[in-house]
Amino acid sequence: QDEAIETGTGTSTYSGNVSLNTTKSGSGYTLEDGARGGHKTYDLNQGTDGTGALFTNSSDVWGAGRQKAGVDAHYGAAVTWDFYKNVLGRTGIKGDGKAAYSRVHYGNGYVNAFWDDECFCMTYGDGENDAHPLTSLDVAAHEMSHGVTAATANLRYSGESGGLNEATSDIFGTAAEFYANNAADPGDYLIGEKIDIRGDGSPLRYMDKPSKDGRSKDYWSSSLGSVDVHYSSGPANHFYYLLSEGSGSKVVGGVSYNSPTYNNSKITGIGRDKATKIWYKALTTYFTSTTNYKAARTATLKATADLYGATSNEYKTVAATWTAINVK
Ligand code: ASN
Ligand code: ZN
Ligand code: CA
Repeated sequence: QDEAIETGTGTSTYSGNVSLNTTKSGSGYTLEDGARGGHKTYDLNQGTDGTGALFTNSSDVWGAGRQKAGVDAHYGAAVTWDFYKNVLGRTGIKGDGKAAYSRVHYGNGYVNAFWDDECFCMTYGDGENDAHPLTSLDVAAHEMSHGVTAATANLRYSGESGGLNEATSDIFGTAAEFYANNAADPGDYLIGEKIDIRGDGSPLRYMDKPSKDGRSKDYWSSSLGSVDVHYSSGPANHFYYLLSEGSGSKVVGGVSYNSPTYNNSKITGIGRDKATKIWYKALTTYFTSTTNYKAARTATLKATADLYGATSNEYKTVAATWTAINVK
């Protein structure tokens, strides 16, 4: 390891106390992670363009004031990097070892976070009244995964392919959250459960039964392509939950889920690790910019045959799970 890499500590907004890779600079330190492609985290200071200022600190103990959201973003990027590298064998968003960068404190009362392929960066608003930064780990991994999708299948961000694009970010956002194994923000099949985006403590999305958010679809239908991509992602998120954990009631990590099926079939899950690897292989090998739900079924079955064989239980379960969300 490079001697310039320092190990700091940070107090985050949502993930408790975390370890951070930093870089020594003059008499202080910066949020620059030399072990992960040189990922840097910047303070936009409520601005909306450029990079703002690289976070600097006189000591390697982070989290005071404006730094706090920066700690989340830096930590989230590091965990997501490690997830892709250690679980999926991908080093960096493009697989070339190069880092993206993160910007926090975007705008005023901005209730969103986004990936932008132009800057090759993640950006986070501070939420309603600048009180709830959108920097939780699952959101960070969701946004970073948009970069992976753009660098691979490049799923077009509208119609059914747009729903699959969004679901891909929720799937790897969730897989990264489980991978992090962080006591303050344990893995779950909820998206944005930490950021209180609705002001009532409820998560942004639910993977076991997406319609619990009042908008997302649980099943494929012929009109799915005209639904906003953050709701047409529902059936694919549901697919991932069912394939991982199975249908019906289940408690995972203390959270209760209840996942229905379109045809009232019973699915026995193959586990999250296999489901994650199947989705990743399909995304990077068989999905294209115009892949729709029907094509995703074919693509994941090919990926499953590659990984586990065409006569495997995994293959049969993938087929049954697509049928369970009405994709035949
Ligand atoms: N947070 C949103 C997303 O990642 C931003 C958007 O709608 N583009 O999908
Ligand atoms: Zn997204
Ligand atoms: Ca979550």
